[in-house]
Amino acid sequence: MKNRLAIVALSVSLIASTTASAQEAMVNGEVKKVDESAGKITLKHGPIKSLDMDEDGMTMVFRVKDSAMLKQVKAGDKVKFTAERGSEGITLTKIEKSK
Ligand SMILES: [Cu+2]
Repeated sequence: MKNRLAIVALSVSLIASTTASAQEAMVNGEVKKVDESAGKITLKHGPIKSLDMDEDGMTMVFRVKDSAMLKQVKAGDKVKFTAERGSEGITLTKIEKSK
C-alpha cells in the first residue's frame, strides 16, 4: 500500500516536470559578455520562436531578471536560457550552462 502511494506521487511529479519544460523551451546561446553591475548579458543565440527571432547566430544584449543569475556564467560559456518580453525590454528569466 505504501509503495503504491509512492508510485502515484512519482508519476504526478513526472507529469508536472514534463509540462513545465514544454511551456518554456530553452534556447541555445554563447556568452559574449557579462555586465553584472548593470544586470546585463550579451549572448549570441539561436532562434527564439516566442520572441519572433528566427535568425540563427544573432548577438544581442539581454537584461536579467536577477543579477545573481550572472554569477553562474562567464564569457565563452555555452548556455541554455529562456527569455521573455517585459516592460523594460527582453529579459532573461533563466540561464544555465549547457553540457
Ligand atoms: Cu536576438
